[in-house]
Amino acid sequence: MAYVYDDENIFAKILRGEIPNTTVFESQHSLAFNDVYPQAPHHVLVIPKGKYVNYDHFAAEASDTEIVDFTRTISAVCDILEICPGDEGNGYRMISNAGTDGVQEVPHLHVHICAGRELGRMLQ
Ligand code: DGP
Repeated sequence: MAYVYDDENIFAKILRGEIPNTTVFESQHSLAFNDVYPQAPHHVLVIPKGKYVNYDHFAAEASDTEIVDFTRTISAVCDILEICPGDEGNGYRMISNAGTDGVQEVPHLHVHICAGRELGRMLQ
């Protein structure tokens, strides 16, 4: 599979510092920032710094180091927001849209982390 990455997508511009963002957490290979159109009291986007279009691309071509970093960044965001189910929080939802049917708007891999209210059933 040949993945074509668009260097002019909005998240590429955020990573280059051309568009401001509200950073929640940054690691060596990943960045987490608030979604500009929040769908919940907490709505954070986690992206790898590498040029990956979607999760398939990331899983196929990212290094183990990048994959571990991305996974731990998601976990770090949940810790920071205190949304881990259990003693500190009430839980969260993670979503990653891909392609046309997934209605992916920005063609740079991102995971949405939404929390802070009861989110309702997504799949019936
Ligand atoms: P998706 O449909 O999964 O590709 O969602 C893209 C998300 O990106 C959407 O929830 C809105 C968010 N977004 C779009 N432009 C910007 C921006 O310039 N800054 C930030 N922080 N978020 C953005």
